[in-house]
Amino acid sequence: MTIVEHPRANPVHFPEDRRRGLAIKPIYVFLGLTAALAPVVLAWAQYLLVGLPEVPPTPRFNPAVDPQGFPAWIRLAHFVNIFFLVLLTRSGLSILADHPRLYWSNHCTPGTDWIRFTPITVPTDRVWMAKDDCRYVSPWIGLPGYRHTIGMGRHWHFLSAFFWLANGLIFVALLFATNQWKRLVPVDLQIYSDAWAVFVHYSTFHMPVEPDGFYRYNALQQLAYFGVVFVLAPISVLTGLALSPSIDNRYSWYPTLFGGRQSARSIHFLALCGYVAFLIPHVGMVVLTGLQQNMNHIVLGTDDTGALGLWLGCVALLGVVAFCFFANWLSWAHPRWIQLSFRKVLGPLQRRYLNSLESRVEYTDRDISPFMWPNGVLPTTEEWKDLAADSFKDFRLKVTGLVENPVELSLAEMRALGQQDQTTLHHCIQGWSGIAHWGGLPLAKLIEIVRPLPEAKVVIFYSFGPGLYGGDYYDSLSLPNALHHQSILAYEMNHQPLPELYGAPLRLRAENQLGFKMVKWIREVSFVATEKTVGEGFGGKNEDDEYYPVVANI
Ligand SMILES: Nc1nc2c(c(=O)[nH]1)N[C@H]1C(S)=C(S)[C@@H](COP(=O)(O)O)O[C@H]1N2
Ligand SMILES: [Mo]
Repeated sequence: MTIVEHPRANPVHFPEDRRRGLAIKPIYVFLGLTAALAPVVLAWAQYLLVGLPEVPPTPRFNPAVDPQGFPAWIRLAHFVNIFFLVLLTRSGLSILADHPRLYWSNHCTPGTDWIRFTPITVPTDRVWMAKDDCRYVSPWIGLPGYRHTIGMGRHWHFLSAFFWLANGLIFVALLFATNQWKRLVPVDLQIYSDAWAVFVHYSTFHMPVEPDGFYRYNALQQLAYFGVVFVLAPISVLTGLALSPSIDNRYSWYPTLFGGRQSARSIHFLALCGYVAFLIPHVGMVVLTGLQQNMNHIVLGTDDTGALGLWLGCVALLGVVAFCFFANWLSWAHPRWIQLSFRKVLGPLQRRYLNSLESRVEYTDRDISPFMWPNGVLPTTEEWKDLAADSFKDFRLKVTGLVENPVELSLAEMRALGQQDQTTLHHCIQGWSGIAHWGGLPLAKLIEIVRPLPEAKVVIFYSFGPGLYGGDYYDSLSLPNALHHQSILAYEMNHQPLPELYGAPLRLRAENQLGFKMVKWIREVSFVATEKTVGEGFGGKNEDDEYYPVVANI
């Protein structure tokens, strides 16, 4: 393993520049403040002009139909939910810090970010790779924290998301299998005016008479809980899925439901803000409306005022904190284990449902991004520089390995084999995206020419360029992915010869995968039986050094 030093000793993970920064476009500050304050102002206006509205008394409890108390499955689901939301939030922040900017447009042009979590404006006087832009997050906050730890952060995020979603689905199924759904689901419109009446009370510092939450919630509480379970959580899941290259490049309508891929990413973040905006008053009200009794409800399932629920609840929360320490330790002590757990648990699902989606979305020239973030480390070898000096006229792509007909091809020979054009949306693992036109040789055509042997299952792409931690950059595609219609070796970008910064002479485009699979500055293509015999054996340079997943559809 190449990078397992203590993160503090590693200048990538523990950079000198650990400044924090936050900048929001003024219009969004204004919109945010208006959305938060307008209801409060209205509430005060109503209170001062016409007085406090009446909060209708809670209907009588009917033991024949109304839910009573909190059965163990609700209490457990509530705790499991807290546990995974903490992991999701912390790993999400580590992911966000890897491209600490949010946009509404797919293009991600510097300066168009509506919010950024970095003090840096993108320099224009020198090459600024997307990886130069990653920010440091304290490991007290991020999972795993430090800088550019997105490989591990994502494993935590997706594993947590999976179990969190499973927990949520079981919870909702049981709500409807029992009468507990009546606590949450509003059934008549009256609830909105009742909820407003409660809101006017709270925001003018009046406490209405609270129903006993053991049997029933007040109207505002019910709407808030309903909103979190049935609106906010689905938004998180659905916008999360809209970040997937295989979904977006297969079904272009899907990300447009959210206004595009970057809007989906922004909304995914705003959903996190939504949980926080819920959590603060939620916990506040738990404390203010009878802390011990409320804790007994949700921890013990009893309706008394003893202290046991509070104590046990605190112990459970300490358990969550302890697990956070353990998770950070595990990330640095056994990163490979985390990488392979992800592969084992979610790999089969990913391969079955996402990897099989064949990209086919085509954008037009008018959609091409005015700016495309570059990424990677430019080759520094004399060999590549000499080839570049002569516009790659002497370049020969070597195609080797388990094939009947190994070949060496010049760019001119590749062009003669027939050019395929595609205009597609690129998704970097870090979160940015961009649309470009690509022209090149379909891998299917190359495969037809070299005739892989039956035992060839994986195609390796070797670069002239180095990896982030040294050593040659390379990555792999399974043969079925290489055979996809939109898998090409591109020598043109936006109808011009591929620029050096973007991978000249040749780069891979595999549109149902994340950007890191798309090797730039390609030197050699080799067919092998398994990626396990190449490099460290995990499928590519980033997979070896940064614990990225070998199949990268999300
Ligand atoms: N040789 C090499 N290829 C590489 C990389 C790299 O570091 N080295 N980075 C990858 C990543 S992470 C991305 S997102 C894309 C970026 O492509 P672009 O520079 O054309 O936007 O290139 C990929 N190909
Ligand atoms: Mo990337």
